[in-house]
Amino acid sequence: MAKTILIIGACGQIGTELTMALRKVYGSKNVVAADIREGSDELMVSGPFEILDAMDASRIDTICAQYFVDEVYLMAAMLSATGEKFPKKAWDLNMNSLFNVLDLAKEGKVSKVFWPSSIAVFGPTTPSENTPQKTIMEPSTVYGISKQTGERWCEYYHNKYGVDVRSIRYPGLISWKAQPGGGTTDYAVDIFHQALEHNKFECFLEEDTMLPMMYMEDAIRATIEIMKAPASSIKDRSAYNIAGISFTPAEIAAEIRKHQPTFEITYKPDFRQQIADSWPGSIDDSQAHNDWGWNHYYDLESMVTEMFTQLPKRSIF
Ligand code: AKB
Repeated sequence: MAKTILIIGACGQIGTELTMALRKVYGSKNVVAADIREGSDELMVSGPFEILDAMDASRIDTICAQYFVDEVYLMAAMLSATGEKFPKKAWDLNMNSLFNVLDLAKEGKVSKVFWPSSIAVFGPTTPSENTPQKTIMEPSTVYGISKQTGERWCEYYHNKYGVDVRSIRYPGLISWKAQPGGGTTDYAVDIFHQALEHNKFECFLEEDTMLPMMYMEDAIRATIEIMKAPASSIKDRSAYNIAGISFTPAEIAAEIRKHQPTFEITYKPDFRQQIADSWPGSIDDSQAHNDWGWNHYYDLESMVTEMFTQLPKRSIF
């Protein structure tokens, strides 16, 4: 019998693409999308959808029972930049939603959980180049603190209650299907929209701020692969480093100019600069590679080419 999957936060940047990818793999009717708001037409018509607040434990329970859900992907979260504006809300959403899902698995109501962590678990005291899987983590944002705490709880629920929870530390994600919201790495998506619409972009980070990023297709594949891997190969039950492409705003602008030679970028750093400065520039993902065979595919050149191929087809300009 096919398994049934519930994606909470299905209408966000990752959720939108993850839902469609999982529907392709497991069959549309077996993948239930849920979010506090409705999503794209494609997502809404291609399979079951439920309105759901990730903080509402009893409604999650009801939906899981109604659809006989086996696996839950909890993608709802408040990201780094918005989290600094609403620290208490960010903590409540990011932690309570995680407990809701971990408790469901602890009670045996679902058999597997995916929960996203982030490079935001690292902080200013973390070695910033080729950041190891295990290292100093002293995050300085509310979002980062919630993700680091979440990692500890995932490991605890696995060790103490045998919960099969799996997680990866996403870098900044670049996609053309859905816009990100409230993150520090969002500039790397907005730059494409502004380039196509106005041929110029004002960046809220300095030109030489190097951050770990990844093309969404790689991130979705990583998510599906870690969830498919045999339980015995998931040796780290906190969260895995995964690496893609590291670049600065100046480097992505130079790559964009290969497609739009007159494109202009200016820099006006704001409060997000401090967040970016606290994060690593590049990530060592050798443990994910060794444990469950992870490899990224897209580099800066192929990612930018893909964005320039796909985004104009989707945009409303
Ligand atoms: C953010 O910028 O907050 C996110 C992240 C790195 O987790 N994209």
